[in-house]
Amino acid sequence: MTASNPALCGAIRHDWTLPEVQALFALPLLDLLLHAQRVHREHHEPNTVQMSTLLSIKTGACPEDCAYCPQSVRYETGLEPEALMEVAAVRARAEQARAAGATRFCMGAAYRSPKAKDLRVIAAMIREVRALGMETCATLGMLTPEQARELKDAGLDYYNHNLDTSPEFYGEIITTRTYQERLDTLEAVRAADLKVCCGGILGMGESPADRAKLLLTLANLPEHPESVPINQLVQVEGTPLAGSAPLDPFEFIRAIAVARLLMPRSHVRLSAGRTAMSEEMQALCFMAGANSIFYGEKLLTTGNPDVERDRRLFERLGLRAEALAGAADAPARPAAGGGCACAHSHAETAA
Ligand code: SAM
Ligand code: DTB
Ligand code: SF4
Repeated sequence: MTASNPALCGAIRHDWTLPEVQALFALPLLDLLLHAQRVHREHHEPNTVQMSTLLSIKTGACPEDCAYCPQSVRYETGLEPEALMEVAAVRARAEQARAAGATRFCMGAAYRSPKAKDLRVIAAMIREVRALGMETCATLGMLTPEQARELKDAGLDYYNHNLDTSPEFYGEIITTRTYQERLDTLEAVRAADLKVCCGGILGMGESPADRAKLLLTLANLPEHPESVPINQLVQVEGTPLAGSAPLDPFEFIRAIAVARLLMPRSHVRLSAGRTAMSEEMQALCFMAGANSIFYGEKLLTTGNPDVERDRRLFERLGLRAEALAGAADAPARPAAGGGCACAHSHAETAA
């Protein structure tokens, strides 16, 4: 493949084919990294990483059977369930995250779908976090179009709802809801004019074709998710996926690079699993086009690198935190489509 290949030139497309995606995965690693970093720089400020902090606002006792998840009521993981938090306590945690340097606060709840009375409390949390000047994100399970609008009205910026894996492998991981139900929620979220955060988990025993199909499904959504979290499975004792064969780190890095090429404008988040990754591996993920992380010592129920460690890593790599769009110190975004030497039309890229 050369730079005249349309798959490598950073155009915004929604008609990717499986052979195209598989051909990207099959590139020599260093070629793939080079193309991904070039496309990354056409659309994003280099050396800049968006920082989100997670908080589990309602923990455990979830009726779903997601085979990776410590919060499912079906598995003995030793997790202590916790009811929905108080609004003031959530606000205090958001203040701490802001003081540490996060710009987005993501509230996660172990629900199949939220109840009306809980959604009213969560709407109050969103208002409080918004009032701190942070971006807000929530992940609460399946939503109806009305619920998505209620969250939008409260000031929610992003909704996280992952496809997790390929349509074909999904049934091996979750039996209590369908892939189509995930897609329906994503449609409701879009219809409410919320930004979409949607990605998946690698290392669950899926095949290389499943990884390609997950990214293909994300890239061929009517609009690319603004945020694409790529999680490496965090293996939790007691879940059915504990003891899965670990994924070759280079396959994970390849998936980040392919996500970058398929969805050039999206933020690709190097998400769960960083505590099990070397810092050299994380550096290669940033080279591959990852430009967002979860920041803070905890994800939802499991660990994440501590703030000091991430600060040192950023310093050693010359990375800096991305400022909020509109903030006084936010740099102008690079002009889309510039710098690509290929012959492919960039009409859509500039849209
Ligand atoms: N219950 C809601 C749902 O499933 O949409 C929201 C919370 S759920 C914990 C959010 C996402 O976290 C899941 O979709 C999954 O992608 C990710 N996740 C959960 N457990 C994980 C694990 N052990 N390793 C990696 N990612 C995980
Ligand atoms: C996402 O893609 N990853 C985050 C967030 N969205 C909600 C969750 C990761 C959870 C890892 C396991 C845990 O800490 O419970
Ligand atoms: Fe429940 Fe979400 Fe965990 Fe699935 S991933 S068991 S829906 S909290």
